[in-house]
Amino acid sequence: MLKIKLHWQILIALVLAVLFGYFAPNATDYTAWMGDIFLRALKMVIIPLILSSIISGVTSMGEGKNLGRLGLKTMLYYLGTSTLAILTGLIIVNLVKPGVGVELGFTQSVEGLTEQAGSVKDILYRLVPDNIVDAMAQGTILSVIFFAIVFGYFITKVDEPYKNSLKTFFDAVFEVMMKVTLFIIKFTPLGIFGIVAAEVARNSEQLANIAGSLAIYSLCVIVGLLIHALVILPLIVRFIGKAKPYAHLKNMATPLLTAFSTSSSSATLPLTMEALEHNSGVSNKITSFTLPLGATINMDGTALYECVAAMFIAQAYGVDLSFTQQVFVVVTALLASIGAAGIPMAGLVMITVVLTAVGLPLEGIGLILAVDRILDMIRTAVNVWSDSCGAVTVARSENEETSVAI
Ligand code: DAS
Repeated sequence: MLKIKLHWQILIALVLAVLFGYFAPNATDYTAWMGDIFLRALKMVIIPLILSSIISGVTSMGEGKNLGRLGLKTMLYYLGTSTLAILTGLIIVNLVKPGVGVELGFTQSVEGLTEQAGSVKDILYRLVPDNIVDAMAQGTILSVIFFAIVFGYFITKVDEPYKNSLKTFFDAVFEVMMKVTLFIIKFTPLGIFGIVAAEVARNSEQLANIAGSLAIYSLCVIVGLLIHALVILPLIVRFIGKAKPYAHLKNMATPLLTAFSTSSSSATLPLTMEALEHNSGVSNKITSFTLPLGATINMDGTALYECVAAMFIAQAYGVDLSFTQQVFVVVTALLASIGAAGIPMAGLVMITVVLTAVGLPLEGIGLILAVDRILDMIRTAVNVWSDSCGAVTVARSENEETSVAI
């Protein structure tokens, strides 16, 4: 049986959906249900995927010696670079405004946006749930992520045999949830067909306009990723890590090309570790601590993408986000990137988190699906590149010579 790679299936589904939506708009009511079911399935996995992904990631910090110092440096690097990536994306998307002028028809009210985002105080209130079960039921993602980080941290504080059995349990749940997510992603072509055909039918007169805006949106993401990968991260490696960033980049050629072609940080992890240890001379102690954690919770490329995509969708629906609301998008994009798994299209799955959190219509995903494949390849390579820069920076801060020291 002809095995067509998923991304070619997605491309074919896209083309057919645009043609179907454009030439038979009324018939799309019979296929829209595929998109609705696909989005419901994505939302179904979000909570258990985030919970297990973060708990598994945080508890893996509980192993090994020097957890305190190493863990603190590693987390500071991860949070710092992800935040810098998001801010880079935020500046670009506010300057270029790729979604302005698309004027998509409202498919559901976005009034919720105001109370959803609220003030910075509200954001803090939303972080700490008064009922975690209710937070999970309501899908208030920020609360779930905050609880997962706290719960994961205190797993490392309980005695054996609880610590190990709990860590094993959540690692296992994360493995299962990754497999469930990969299974759902197999239906992406059908989901895309249902969503995009309905979106095209609803906005067919806007088609040319949307295609143009999508191209500009993609450029915003790509330019942001390149600035982060080739300017910001090298500056951190050079001036904080006191190491040669471009020598290190050459050492990372194989894992970066693998990340680009597989769109999976997790699949690339063994190559990343090998390149760091044998090419850039980082010790196994540092690579085995920082890289598995980074592949799970440090995704600079995804964080930048989540921010730009959410802002683009808001602009396309004519929703003008205030500064506070944009802060809320930044916080949610950061937390979504922490919760994203290192598998293909994880960033697209997590965009439902950001859109739900800020009250934007999920159908907006139909807009950005068309270009997600190539953006996934690039943001995955940036994710892996940032993890590797973190390993070098932390190693140098531990006075490891490495082979890329200045
Ligand atoms: N593909 C994900 C990764 O492996 C990134 C993403 O989907 O955003 O890092």
